[in-house]
Amino acid sequence: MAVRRSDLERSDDELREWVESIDSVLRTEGPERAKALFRAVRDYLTDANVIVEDATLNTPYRNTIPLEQQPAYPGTIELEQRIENINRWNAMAMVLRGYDSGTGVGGHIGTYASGATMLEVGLNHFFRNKGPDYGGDLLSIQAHCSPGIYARAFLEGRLSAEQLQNFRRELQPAGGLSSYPHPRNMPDFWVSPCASMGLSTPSCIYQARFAKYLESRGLKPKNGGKIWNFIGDGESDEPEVLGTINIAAREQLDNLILVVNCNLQRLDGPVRGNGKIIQELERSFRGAGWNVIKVIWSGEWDTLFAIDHEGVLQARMERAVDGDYQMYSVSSGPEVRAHWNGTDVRLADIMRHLSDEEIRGIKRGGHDHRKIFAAFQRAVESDGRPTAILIKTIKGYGMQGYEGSNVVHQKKNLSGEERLETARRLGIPLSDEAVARADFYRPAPDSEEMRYLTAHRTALGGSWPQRTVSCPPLPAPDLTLFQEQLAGSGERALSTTMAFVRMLSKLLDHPGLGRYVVPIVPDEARTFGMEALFRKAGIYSSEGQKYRPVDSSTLMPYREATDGQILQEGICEAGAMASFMAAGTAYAVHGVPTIPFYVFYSIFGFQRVGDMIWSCGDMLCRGFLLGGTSGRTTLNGEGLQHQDGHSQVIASTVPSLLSYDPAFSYELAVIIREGIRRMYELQENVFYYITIHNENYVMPPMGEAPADGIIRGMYRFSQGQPASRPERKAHLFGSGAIMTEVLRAQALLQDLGVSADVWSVTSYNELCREALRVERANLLVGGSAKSRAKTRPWVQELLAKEPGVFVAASDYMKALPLSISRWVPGPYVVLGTDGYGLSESRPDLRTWFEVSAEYVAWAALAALGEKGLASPKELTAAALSLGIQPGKPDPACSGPAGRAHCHDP
Ligand SMILES: Cc1ncc(C[n+]2csc(CCOP(=O)(O)OP(=O)(O)O)c2C)c(N)n1
Ligand SMILES: [Mg+2]
Repeated sequence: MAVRRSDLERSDDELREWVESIDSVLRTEGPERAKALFRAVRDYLTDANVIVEDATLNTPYRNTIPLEQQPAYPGTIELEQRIENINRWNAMAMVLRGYDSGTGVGGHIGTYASGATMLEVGLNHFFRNKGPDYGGDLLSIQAHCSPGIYARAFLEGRLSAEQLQNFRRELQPAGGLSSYPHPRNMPDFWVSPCASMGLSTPSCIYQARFAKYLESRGLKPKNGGKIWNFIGDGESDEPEVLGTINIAAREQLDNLILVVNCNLQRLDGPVRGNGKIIQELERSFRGAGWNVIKVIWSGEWDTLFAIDHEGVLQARMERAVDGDYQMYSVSSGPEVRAHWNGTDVRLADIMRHLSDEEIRGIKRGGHDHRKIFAAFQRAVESDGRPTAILIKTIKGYGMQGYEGSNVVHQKKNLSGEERLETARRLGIPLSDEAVARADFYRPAPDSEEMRYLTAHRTALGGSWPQRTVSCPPLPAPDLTLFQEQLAGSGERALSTTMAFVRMLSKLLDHPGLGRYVVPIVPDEARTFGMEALFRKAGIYSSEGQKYRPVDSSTLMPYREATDGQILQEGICEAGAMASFMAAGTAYAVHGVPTIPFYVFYSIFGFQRVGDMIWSCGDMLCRGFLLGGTSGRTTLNGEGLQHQDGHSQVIASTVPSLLSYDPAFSYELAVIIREGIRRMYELQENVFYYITIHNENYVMPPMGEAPADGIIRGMYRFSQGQPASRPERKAHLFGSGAIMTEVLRAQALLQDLGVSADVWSVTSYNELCREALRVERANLLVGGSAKSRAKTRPWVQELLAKEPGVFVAASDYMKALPLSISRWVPGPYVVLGTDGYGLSESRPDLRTWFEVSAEYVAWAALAALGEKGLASPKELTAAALSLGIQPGKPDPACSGPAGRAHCHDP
């Protein structure tokens, strides 16, 4: 039961005595003593097993910073409001002009309208760019606010009216603007992508953590830099948001400020009609150990609070739910008064101080510069904790007739009168015709507004946003650094994962590169045999290691250190991906060329955090993603949830991601070395996905294998022994761990009188992409082959003169090898692992999925049979000896026990 001053008169004597006592302590001895007494009573109860669950998580529904603690405002509000109004108009005009053009490109008005004041307060007084003495603030805004940011850049003369006119029309000759913040398409402007919903929070949290990591390791000076993350209240429902806030408090990220624009609405309607989103978020953040600052009411309310001696106003605010507040934003003054007061005469008395018009016009805190400034100021001064600022606003603020309405998110047009009314209210001095056309407005360069705006941004280090990259290139190591991998493993069987870990260790020791290497693992280091790195490189911990690890006396202790190099993210793929993104973009954010190697269970990459990988592409991220334990049949035993036979297929959908499935350690060495060369020496904005396996086999030496072929995606690994009938020729494509099956198939075929060459396909995706690029270029040139610069895709070039039949076997879906089928010159059979995985041993899995050596050999022989090069009798005998069963269930359609889910007509 919440007791308020208003209830005291009616409460029982005992209760009143208690409250009066604490009140007297508060007045005479101050808040610290009152808090101490309260805690003592609470602890006493806790000792008696009486838990006061909600004792401190929620504070009353009012501004956290009371009037008496509000700092003086350091700017001219009237001028700032004028600038903001111009931005509001221009942001709205961008969307209206888009609407008028009939292109249907869309846009949002309501979100920026609700967040404009907080962004302007930040831009005029807080958001500082990188400079010689300051690390620079990193901002992530609500993606749908972008029109407001473009409008400001227009005022500053950074964007032209044509560009604004071409909002959401990036292909227009005069230049256009992307809908949301997209560094990839606007690399000099936007720094971080901010979307899709929910991703910016983990991204910012781990950016803040990574900045501390760089400082701790001496790679960045301790010269500050805040991470500001603006999100919507609806957006806070995305699990990535609340799911990653604990680490921010644990890591004491006082460089992180999360601002939630609580306009109480999302796209369809209220965020929490029946409750209060601000109170709910306060509990979550406070419970997680954050500072929480609530900005609920504007200054006008302070005068009412001053006369609310009995707390009746406060009590009423507590009672109202967000659905009520939304109703008020679309109701008239008398309606609001009637509903608000109800039958409470004391409340009516207080509210009598305002006219109906004033009641209608009374603002929420998010539209009051002073309240926002106070909150931001307190947040930047925070020491030892991240801060969440919950700011109450009205969605579509200033959009006459639509403020707070359920349709405001989708509102893309205003009628002629509405435009005029809005422009006049915002004080835009354009003619009626210009307003009707939604012309943009920019005051003269020497106007008061422009001088104010420029002076403030200059003081804060220049315009925001701007993405400037100043990072030294890193020369790629000589390939001989990986001599061990190039030489092969001799008699010893090992996996590509083991080879990778050894390479990582070499890189960590490299004099030029070592310090930039950032190994990232989500609680799977032991799975990949990386535990030896714990001692060598240490696990980063802002607190060091306060305990003696249980394995301290062993050779591989669990070592945490403030200068630890490994990011151990626990079981949080979203967090680990966010760390990858922070480390992979540090070249742009901090000018530090860190090289992330994120190693994970390959199935928990794309299908778990695919949107974040896409976002990495947007943010021009660099680095290596390593899909460990990959392959549907190579990861034996684990079963359906773990066996990945499709990540390579999804990888092909990310345009700036190069993906490889190498079979041998020297291939891995060549690919990683090339990746470092492209990303860190040439500074290309690409990143790599490499699948690695846990099957042990002998790694051959590189010998004459062509590095070029490895990088382009294919080369001939071994030539078959000539067969007595030369026309019985097969070409077997192998990749990843299935290469071992393909090599065994080569031997089986030889016994069957077929000469088989083995080709190692390190990347179907790269082969296919190159081929499509060549075909497209040819298509656009048209005409005869002679007129073309390059006539044939590389894979076609490679195979054109090869007679015989072709068989590809992959531990991935057939779609992967099928992707190059257009350029394979002969009959082409693809074997892959379509279907759900299942728990079995590796050999049985390979038989089940029909990618074993026997099936590979059979596929080649059957293809030769089609060409009349193997007799039916021979085929029958071979089927028997190879164990091929024509009646076997299709693994793509069913499990061993389940009913088939494929229905062919
Ligand atoms: C992952 C994802 N889901 C859904 C959307 C579609 N969407 C865009 S904005 C929006 C509502 C945003 O509401 P809120 O976060 O409260 O922001 P507001 O506009 O109210 O400030 C939705 C559902 C999206 N962009 N991304
Ligand atoms: Mg909202």
